[in-house]
Amino acid sequence: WEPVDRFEFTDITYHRATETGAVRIAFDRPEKRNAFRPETVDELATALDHAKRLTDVGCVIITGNGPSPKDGGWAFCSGGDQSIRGESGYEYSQSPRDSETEGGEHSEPRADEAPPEADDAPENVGRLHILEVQRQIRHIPKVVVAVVPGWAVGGGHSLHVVCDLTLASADHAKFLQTDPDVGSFDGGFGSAYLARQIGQKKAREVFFLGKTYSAEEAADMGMVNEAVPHEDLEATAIEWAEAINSKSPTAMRMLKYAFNLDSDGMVGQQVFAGEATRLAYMTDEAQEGRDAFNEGREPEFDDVPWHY
Ligand code: 1HA
Repeated sequence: WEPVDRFEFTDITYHRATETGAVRIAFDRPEKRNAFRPETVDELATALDHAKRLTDVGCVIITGNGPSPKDGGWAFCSGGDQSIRGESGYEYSQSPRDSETEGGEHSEPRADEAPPEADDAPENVGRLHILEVQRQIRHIPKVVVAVVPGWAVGGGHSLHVVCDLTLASADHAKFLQTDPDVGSFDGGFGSAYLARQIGQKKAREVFFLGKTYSAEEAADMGMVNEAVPHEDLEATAIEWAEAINSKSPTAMRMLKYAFNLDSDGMVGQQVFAGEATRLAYMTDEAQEGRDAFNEGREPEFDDVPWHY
């Protein structure tokens, strides 16, 4: 893995394996079980947007770094950081107002973070923009693999649910929904799409009973593809990435969007149809239409067969 060093991330790490055609995006707050705060989510969104544009990359791995230096615990992600949850969502640790307040409670910028620029400083309103990241994962034209080395909890559980595939550590991965314990609820992909994966009764059990499931149990339920020994986790992820990247990029993209379509309504149709339009644009027929317009003449479609 080569670090992608164009970004100065504090809450995630971002690597690229050029020969494999994969990127690895990892939560990097292991002492907090990789809980996310708005800064983490912004960084995730930036890395995913960058990865989207890499035309030699077909596989995005999302994982969690570890173990925790505090107690050796492993985590994929434990969801929203409860310690910075405000009245309407998760709040930036450094607000524009804070940075202007001399001697205020939060007046010192964090050592690892430049204060936001005045012009584009985010308002410190509560955010729930992990849902935007879920949509990025859904729509990125690549296969997204959640590699779960430890806890996948709350919003971290929902994140693995929304990924195309989940690979889990047989030794340390644990799956748990705490949303209703902390007064939260992912009523979208985290629950309704989970029900499509494991069935209604099981999905309701995950949320209503809040049991902890091992990697093997999660695999039996159908929300994890495979549980492998912890030491084989990253090597298996690379094998999967290589298998994914050996396939036809167009076919893989069309398949991902076809799988998404029946859960994504009109947006799913739009995304799928967008890919169909891209393919159509590559035909002589579409190029004749473009050329005719640009040359100020009627288009000539007589030679184009009405395929059956
Ligand atoms: O539901 C949503 C959303 C829904 C719709 C739209 C947007 C959403 C956005 C987010 C979410 C959510 O994610 S709600 C669910 C939030 N997450 C949780 O409720 C999980 C809280 N954590 C735990 O239940 C446990 O910590 C754990 C099962 C993940 C691990 O337990 P373990 O192994 O016993 O470790 P523990 O000692 O509890 O944690 C280690 C350290 O990590 C602790 O800090 P320390 O005492 O060492 O200073 C702990 O406080 C910290 N930590 C763990 N998880 C979080 C956390 N700190 C802040 N936030 C956390 N989520």
